[in-house]
Amino acid sequence: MQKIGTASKRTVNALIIIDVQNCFINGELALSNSPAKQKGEDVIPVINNLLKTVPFDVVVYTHDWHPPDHISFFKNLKHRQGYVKHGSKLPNGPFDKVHYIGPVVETEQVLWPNHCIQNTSDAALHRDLIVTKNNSIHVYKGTHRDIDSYSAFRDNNRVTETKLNIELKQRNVTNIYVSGLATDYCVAFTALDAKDYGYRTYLVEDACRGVDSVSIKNQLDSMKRHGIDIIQSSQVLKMI
Ligand code: VGL
Ligand code: ZN
Repeated sequence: MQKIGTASKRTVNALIIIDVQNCFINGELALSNSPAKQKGEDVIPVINNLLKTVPFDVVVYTHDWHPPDHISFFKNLKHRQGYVKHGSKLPNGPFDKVHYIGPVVETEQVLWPNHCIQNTSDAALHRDLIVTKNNSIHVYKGTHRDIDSYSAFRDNNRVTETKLNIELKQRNVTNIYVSGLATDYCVAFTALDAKDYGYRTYLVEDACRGVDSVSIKNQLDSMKRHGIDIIQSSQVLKMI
């Protein structure tokens, strides 16, 4: 007899590979020049090994994909003096924050060196990263000049969503493994959103590198508090 209403929920596993782009490896925003001095390229063999050994149902590649006049670039501050909140502290250089009241969002924006400008070689995925064809989804984020987006699901102020949640739902994804760059920004924001959207979420720690040791630690703590499991790549194969 057919059972009604007890459809078993098969585990469907997705690997999300965040922003393994040249800009974070050898561009102006290379992680090796940021405070934690980690090397972005170190994630590549770890991620490639996961892709070769673990039968993920879905693989997501994200691309930080900014127009040249993007809100997150320190160099564009001079064109946005009018957005700076009256009386707030003015940033001195890249990595400082500014309080912008823009046409779309009011936001505390970290100002970064130029990075990941659409259709430049700086924004390309690193050539050594394996890019699978059949089961992959590509997500482009930070594409609007006045909105920044660390998470692959939605922008920093939650006014726009990418296609990612819809695409994962269409494929019945239940479990998400997050890897890539940078641990304390796009990786953490994506993992926290994955959990928030209801996925069982794992952060593959040795498949990630970050910007700043203090914020890496804070974000790892925050992810743990939110019920995300911090695991190592060696554990993933045993889980799937
Ligand atoms: C990222 C800073 C600015 C990231 C993107 O991929 O973590 N960080 N844009
Ligand atoms: Zn960016």
